[in-house]
Order: sequence, then C-alpha cells, then structure tokens
Amino acid sequence: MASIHIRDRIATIRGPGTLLVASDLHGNLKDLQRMVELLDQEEDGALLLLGDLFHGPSVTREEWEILYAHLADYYPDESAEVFRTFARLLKERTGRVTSLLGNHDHAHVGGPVVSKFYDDEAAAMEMSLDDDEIPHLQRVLSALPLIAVSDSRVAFTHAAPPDIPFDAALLASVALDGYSGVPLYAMHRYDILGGLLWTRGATEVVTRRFLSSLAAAAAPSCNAVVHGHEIIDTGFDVENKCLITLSTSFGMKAPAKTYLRLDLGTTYLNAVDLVSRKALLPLYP
Ligand SMILES: [Mn+2]
Repeated sequence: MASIHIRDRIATIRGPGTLLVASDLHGNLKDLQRMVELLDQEEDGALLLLGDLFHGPSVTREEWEILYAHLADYYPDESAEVFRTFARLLKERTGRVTSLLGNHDHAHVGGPVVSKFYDDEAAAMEMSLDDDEIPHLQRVLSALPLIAVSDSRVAFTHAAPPDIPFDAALLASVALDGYSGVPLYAMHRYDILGGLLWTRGATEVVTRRFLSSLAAAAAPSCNAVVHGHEIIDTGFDVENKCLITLSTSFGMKAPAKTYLRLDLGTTYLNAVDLVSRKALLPLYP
C-alpha cells in the first residue's frame, strides 16, 4: 500500500501503488481539487505537493486580462481554502498526503518576507484566516518535510537541488525560524534550508552530488530529482539527465498544466526515463 512516512525533514514514499505529484498551487483551489479527483481515481494512491501551496493573485479578473492573460489563466487567490482543504486531507488521509515546504510557505514560519501580489504575502494570507487557524497553519507548515524519496527511485525538492553539502543530521537539525533578516538574493547559498527553498537551477554534476548526499542520508537511493518553484510554460523541463522541473499550476495556462504520476513499483532510471514512460501527464486532458 502506498504510504508516506516523514522523519527528520525527509518524506519516504513506499509502494506498491501510485504517487501523484503537483507543484506550486499558489492558492489555486481548483487545481488542488483536481489533484484530489485524480487521487480518488487511483486504487492505491498517495499525493505529494512540491510546496508553495499559498499566495495567489490579488488582482481582479479585469486587471488580470490586461496584465497577465497572455501568460496564464486567471484564478482567484483562495489560499485560505487551500489551507483548509490541505489540512483536511492530512487528517482524513494520514500517511497518504503531504507537501514539501516551499519558500512561500516558509514565510509563515520564520522565512523571509515574500512579495508577489502583496508587499507581505504571509501577512495578507493570515488576515484571511480565523484567529485559531493561524497557529494551526504554523503547526502544519512547521512539520512539513524538505525532501522526499520514493520507491520509484525519484527524489523531490521544492527548488532545484542546491550545491551545498548535507547529511541526515544536518537535515534533522534544520530550524525554520530566524530567516527574516536574510536578503532573498542570498537565501539560495545561505544554508541547506535556503538552498532547498530558493535554488534556481542545477547542472548534472550538482544534481548527482545532491543525489549521493541524499542516498547517504535516506533510503531508497534515487536516480533523479523532480522539483517545482519555476514556471515552465510547456509544463515541464528536462533540465539535465537527472533533473526535471515540473509546473502544475501557478503561472500556467490550463492545457499546459502538468502533473507527475509514478508507479511506485517501477524504478525510473533518470529524467529521460520519466518522460519516455509517460509519467508526466496533463492536469486537464
Ligand atoms: Mn517557490
């Protein structure tokens, strides 16, 4: 049975069964509901989100048409409802659903302020929550893993794999708070947490180094990494032989939105193998 076990900031995803993966929802409730619908079609499925669950557009549909319609489809920011739905999934499907922490999620639990549609995205979202929901949000986010490994031999990160050495003890000791003063441009090389949440790309050499550090820290050892954090307007990008960028939701037009479906009983050999085995699928076929 597909299962997700989280320990010391690493999620271990075991088969047999199916793993569905989506990146960067950024407050898009409809896309989250679509992933749940797909999960419900699986006989034995688990769901992994790659982080940045929250913080969506604050402009009206009319403003969107002028400013962004050439880039992406309009959706309203439903970050509060995305949180409520995600929290419900965690409770009702324990061990079958999780998310990695994204840099936007980190802003609620000690990360630097992020600004996209608001000067302070985390503060704006927390204004839309009831008072008792804010500590709940912080509890949920504080417990999220930073890396996932799977029986498919595919690993997952929010941003690209960082060129920063790490081991199991370093990951286990990561504290989320204390980053409010770190400039955003320095986050990706500040430490392992900053690197995992902010790195913008990785060469094959760096990806392989990351995979060997990860293999020493967690089992099973993995052959490829899939990450989010970036907008790829075609839905995914084979960045190098062992690295794929996945774009499921934010900044996308519906026909290009892409999710990942892995058979946890299959070993995927590298990034190209994920493509040729048709693991990358349209969210709205
Ligand atoms: Mn991100």
